[in-house]
Amino acid sequence: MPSSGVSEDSYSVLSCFLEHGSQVVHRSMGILPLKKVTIINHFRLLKLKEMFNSKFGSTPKFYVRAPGRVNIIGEHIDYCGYSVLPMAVEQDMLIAVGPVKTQTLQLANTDPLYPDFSTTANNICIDKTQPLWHNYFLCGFKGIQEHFGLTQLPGMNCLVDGNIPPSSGLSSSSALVCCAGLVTLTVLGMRLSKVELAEICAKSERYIGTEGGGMDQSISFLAEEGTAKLIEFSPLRATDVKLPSGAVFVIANSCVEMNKAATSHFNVRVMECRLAAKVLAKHKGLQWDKVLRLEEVQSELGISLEEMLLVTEDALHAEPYSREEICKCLGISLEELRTQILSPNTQGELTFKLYQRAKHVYSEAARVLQFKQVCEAAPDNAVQLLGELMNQSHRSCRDMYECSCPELDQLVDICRKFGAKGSRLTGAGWGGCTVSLVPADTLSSFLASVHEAYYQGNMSRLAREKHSLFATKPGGGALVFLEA
Ligand code: ADP
Ligand code: NG1
Repeated sequence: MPSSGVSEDSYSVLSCFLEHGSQVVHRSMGILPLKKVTIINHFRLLKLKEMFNSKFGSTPKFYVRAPGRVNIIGEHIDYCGYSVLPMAVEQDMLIAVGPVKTQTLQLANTDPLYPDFSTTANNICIDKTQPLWHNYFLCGFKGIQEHFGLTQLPGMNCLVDGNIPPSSGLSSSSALVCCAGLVTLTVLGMRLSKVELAEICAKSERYIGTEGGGMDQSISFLAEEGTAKLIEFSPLRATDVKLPSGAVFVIANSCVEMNKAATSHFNVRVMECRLAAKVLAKHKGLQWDKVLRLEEVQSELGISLEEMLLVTEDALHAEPYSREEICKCLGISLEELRTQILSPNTQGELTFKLYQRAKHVYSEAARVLQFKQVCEAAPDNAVQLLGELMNQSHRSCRDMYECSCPELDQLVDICRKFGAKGSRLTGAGWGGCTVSLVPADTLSSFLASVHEAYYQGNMSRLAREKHSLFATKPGGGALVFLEA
């Protein structure tokens, strides 16, 4: 094993696989950094190794980490085909792996909240009715298995250690799926590009039952330290977005958890957007039955986002649509609506808000592009302009998309009151975190004031506050490494 340059509080990761003869990952694919990176805390790694040893009676052969993310702007629009602007956070999913000769997949977790799980690697069943933690691992595992059309998969022992707050909009679930996908690829000794991995993991996370877009998996693989990314879809690509100097992004957790797969909130929104896209397409005389995403309507019509907002106002009404009205609009039966358009967990929905959801999506897609333009032009008042876009985004999420909650609204107000130039919910919402843009020279007073106003005085929030309120900067993407 090569030496790694261990220091007090960090572990230096080397691109060991390249030098040590594995064909698993290839230099040109960039899965491994060629320079030393210091992202994994040394003590965390030591603890993980010790626990792996006592659990499985051997030492890990390699480790994989995949980061969570914070979405700066562009909420609930990736699954509509629109670009988003996230960055990776330093919190991640870390897995210690030991391949075995049998076909048994054994999963354990450093957090006792997540019980051990074991299955035969050739018979993967993902239970959508109960999103238990191991199912997220199985999504990544199955995604790789299916991509290569494999029936025989090797077994392995895995110990998972995650520090992304779960169900809080920082993508703990996708980090786990991506980490599992990269673990499986590495064990198999196969090659894939980061883009391919992101696409496979985005698709395979849907086995859990949520109809998400590809933002989380894309940034988990494509992130690079020091830069946020504009993520565009079809084809998937990531472009650097240089964030303004003189301001920092601060994450604050409302301490309200919302599990996407255990509720139908998320899928209902995806279906409302899908229905809005179909009704808009029909209204404009397009072939509506093939249309799934709001972006497709825009590109078919060849008009701007601003024009799409006018089309929305013209074609849709603000009152909720009943199932019957949608069927009448599209000329389909209730049965066809249920089985051919809706997801299993939204088939019981009686009404759908199409106007509000489409208005949010087209306006939010425009805000993402404006945000990127301001970052590129970097005018003197960039922080002010970016903050205003973030505030508009929150208002739209709250009022048009209805994915906020009282605690998130309160937290956003507090952050603005104490000096954030912009503040908004981040991730799926209905709980979870806010992201705020704060002038760097006021950071410490901002943190102290938010602490006092939101966390102090509330025992359960206070207990979690250490990991709930922090400044963050763009981190690096998923990687595989060996221990020195
Ligand atoms: P998020 O917005 O963080 O992706 P979800 O509600 O979609 O939230 O997914 C959260 C789920 O991910 C948890 O309920 C758990 O099953 C899984 N998860 C999160 N963190 C861990 C962890 N450290 N170990 C195992 N599973 C985890
Ligand atoms: P989080 O915040 O990780 O639950 C979800 C979706 C994203 C995106 C955002 C909202 C998944 C895996 N993630 O993210 O694709 O739609 O909500 O912008 O479904």
